[in-house]
Amino acid sequence: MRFIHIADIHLGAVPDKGQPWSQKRAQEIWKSFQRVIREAEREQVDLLLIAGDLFHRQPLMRELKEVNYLFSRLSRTQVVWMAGNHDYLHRDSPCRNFAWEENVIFLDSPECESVYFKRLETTVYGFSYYSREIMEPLYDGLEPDKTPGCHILLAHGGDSHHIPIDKKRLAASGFDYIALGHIHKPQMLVQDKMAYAGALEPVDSNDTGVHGYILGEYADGQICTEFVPFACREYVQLSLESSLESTDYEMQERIAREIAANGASNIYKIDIVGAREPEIVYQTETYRGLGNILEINDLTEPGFSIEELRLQHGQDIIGRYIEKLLPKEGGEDDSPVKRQALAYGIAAMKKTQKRL
Ligand SMILES: [Mn+2]
Repeated sequence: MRFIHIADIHLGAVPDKGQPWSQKRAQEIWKSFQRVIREAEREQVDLLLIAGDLFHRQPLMRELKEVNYLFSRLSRTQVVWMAGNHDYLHRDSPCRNFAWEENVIFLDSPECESVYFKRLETTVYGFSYYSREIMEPLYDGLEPDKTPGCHILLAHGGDSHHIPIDKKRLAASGFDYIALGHIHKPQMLVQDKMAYAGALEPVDSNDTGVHGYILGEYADGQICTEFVPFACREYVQLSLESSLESTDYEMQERIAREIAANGASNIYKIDIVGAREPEIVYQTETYRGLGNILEINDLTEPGFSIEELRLQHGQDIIGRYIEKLLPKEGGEDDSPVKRQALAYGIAAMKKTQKRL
């Protein structure tokens, strides 16, 4: 029995509102969902497990119809899904009473229910959210029944406001696999046994890193899983070190190089840290054209010119310190790291001097 485990697709989300790529991201979230269904068909997996937050908010009827159509294209795969805290079953939700395709099981009860797939010798357990928050630890104490074969729990939450989970207890509860959703960062909590698939596509700028789905197989009583990177893009956090030698143009070029190296289609949050010459200004607003830059922060502190200081201090302790450690320009031991180390040393000495 082979399965794909996805979670937190957040159909209907519009990431980074106001940014030029925002609408495109909204479409990419839908596209990746369509792609993962095609992948399920291509791979001929037996189950597609969706561990909550398929929709970002209450879905529209037309959205349900589109999703149902995509599910209907699966010739072999059984879909099992549940509502999470974002798409919880509101009293007016069109999810209530929707006629799903035959190959779709919607675990729409507020209490744990199970569905047994005879051909697959597999039972899937789960329930849906009926409110935005659930504070009770509803997964604690759940156990699979005694039917033979594979037992999978679909679960959503794990923080204090969304069904707190005692992970040790859940891992020991007897399920062969616990397919988790809600936390957007993919993480294998217990190898081949309990995992957050993570958001299929990153939904907001805190969702840094790789995103995708989990491909699993159950054979001879053993689960085997693999994370498959699948998202169109990533949010990347960069931290660039500025030195007293850095200039605005040089920084621009470095950012352009970093973006090229890390993927031009990714979305960036950039901090410029370290020291800069007091008269150098990083015109960060003009950097935005260099790529998909969501945030750019100049966190540098104005530093001082080592050459100037050397002249100023002559033969006092700071002057002699500089003399001793300043690498010869272009010499063998000259490097940005050395110069930065020297600058830190001088800064420390100046601080001490002030205190004296
Ligand atoms: Mn959630």
